[in-house]
Amino acid sequence: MPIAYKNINQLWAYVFTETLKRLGLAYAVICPGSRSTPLAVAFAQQAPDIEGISILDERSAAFFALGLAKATNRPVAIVCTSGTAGANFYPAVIEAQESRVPLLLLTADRPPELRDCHSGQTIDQVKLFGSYPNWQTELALPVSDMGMLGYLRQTVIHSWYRMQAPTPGPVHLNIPFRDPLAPIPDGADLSYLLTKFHPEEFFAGITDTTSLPDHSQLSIPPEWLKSQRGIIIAGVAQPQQPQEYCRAIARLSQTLQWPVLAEGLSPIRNYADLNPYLISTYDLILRNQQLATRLAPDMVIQIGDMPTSKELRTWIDTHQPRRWVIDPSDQNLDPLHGRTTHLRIRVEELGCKGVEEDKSSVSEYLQLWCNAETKVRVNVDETLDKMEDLVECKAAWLLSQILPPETPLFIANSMPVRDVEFFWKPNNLRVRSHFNRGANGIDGTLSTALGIAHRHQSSVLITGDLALLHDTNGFLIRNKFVGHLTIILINNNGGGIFEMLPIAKFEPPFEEFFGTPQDIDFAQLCTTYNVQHELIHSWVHLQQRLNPLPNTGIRVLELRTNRKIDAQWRRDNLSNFAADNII
Ligand code: TPP
Repeated sequence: MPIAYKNINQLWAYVFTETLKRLGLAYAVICPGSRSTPLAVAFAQQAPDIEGISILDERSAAFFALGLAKATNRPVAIVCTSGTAGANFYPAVIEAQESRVPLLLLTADRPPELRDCHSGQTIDQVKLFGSYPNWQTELALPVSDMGMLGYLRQTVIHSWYRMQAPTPGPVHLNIPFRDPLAPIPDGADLSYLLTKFHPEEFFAGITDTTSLPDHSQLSIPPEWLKSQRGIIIAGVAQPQQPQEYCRAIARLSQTLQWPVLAEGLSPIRNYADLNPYLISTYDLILRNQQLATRLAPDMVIQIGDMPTSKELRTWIDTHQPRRWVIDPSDQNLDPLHGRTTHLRIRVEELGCKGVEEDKSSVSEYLQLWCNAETKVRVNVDETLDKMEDLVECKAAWLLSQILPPETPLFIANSMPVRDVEFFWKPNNLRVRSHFNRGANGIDGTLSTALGIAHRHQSSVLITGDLALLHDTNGFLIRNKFVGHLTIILINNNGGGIFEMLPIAKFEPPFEEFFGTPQDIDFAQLCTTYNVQHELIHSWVHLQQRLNPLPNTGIRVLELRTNRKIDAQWRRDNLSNFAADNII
């Protein structure tokens, strides 16, 4: 039905949102405020093609949008009013840039004549996010002119492209509006413009033309084939097609006969059947100095970001192998500053054609890796299997075996992400892991997980207590949230990660400034937000609650642990899984 436009703001905002709709935008997260009224109204009119989701706290809202964009692999828009509102997007903008997630940040603003004159709720919003956006600009004020509507359409199309290419990331548009903001007449006559504005003609042919460059099967550099001590490191990665990605790495590994050291946050660990030379315990193996020396590589292919493991990084740094990074982004992915060549392609584009797989014999080097993996894996599994106490690291190990297939899992920063790297057991469950490893913040954890779970299959978040408390405003979305999220809360009353640092021996000030116990009663907190809560007493109890998962609602399963005991357990055990006599 044609809309009876009452003012130019309304038509302008319609052109804006309609262009986005035609490009394929499915979600707009909208924070309440007055200056953004034309955008909020226009997005509301685009339902059901674009779902408008109202969220109060801009910081949570931006992380929720980040989670949605991660889960759907598509851009998500987020709108706020003028003033400090947009500044609350900042941490999510940083994470979106660092972890390459397309987010469209739309900050409404007052017009130029109302800036720098104390007109209220007006700050300098131009380039608010510094150099983090892939692209940013301030739009012109709405003007009743066909040429300017064309400019608006073009700018939106360009924004869409820049969110996705050459590397996905955020785009910021600062959008000024003059009054009136509501769809009411402003005295100006739009009738002449409307005789020339024919939507079907105006929007004809708008489609998403973003596509990755075609490298049509680059072939393997001959140097790789000559190496006798090569390894592949499958780092932190969230590929759009995990199966295709895992197959490509398996193909490369089999062609070269090199082991694949797969980070816990790589899908490889959840597609174990595809990869015969999968090494999941490298961090534990490399704690054995003798083994670490025998396993020194001469060539390393790193796919995606470098894993978290400090042991792995130190080992590579010590041996200085020739290195290659395979990743399509334009970023520098070598924090170790090695002798590194960056192939800016997707690993799926790397052709192994014409190179014969040498199936006749497995090299001694590869055999050494595989034997170490088998033995350390048995040690880890036997130890954790018989552990009845609620020691934290068992949670990640257990989840890798009991989650329903293909469950989306958000892994919080701090110890959860490390426990996944140490203990996530290779499996064939196709679990879809998500994480905010761009900037490694503990902020926005709950909201990102809710964004991932929204209108998606039942999802799980594993988090520490401080990360959850940092973002309890995320619970405010509970009435709009569609789907299910189970939150596995490892409550060790403070930051367990700091117990692993030398500063833990300094008391004071350790507890007050590092451990930072918050002494929160999570059952009560959940009651406030009308969220289900259950205290978990045993590993069997946890297992019973996780398979099957409910279909709706938000639920907290709390495991009370003791961070001092946990740290002691790690000190006593991590180095012993690869004891001297294992090989
Ligand atoms: N602030 C932000 C936004 N991000 C951070 N990474 C930090 C501070 C520093 N930091 C890293 S881990 C951590 C803090 C404060 C403690 C996290 O504690 P918790 O979530 O309870 O997990 P645990 O360490 O117990 O596993």
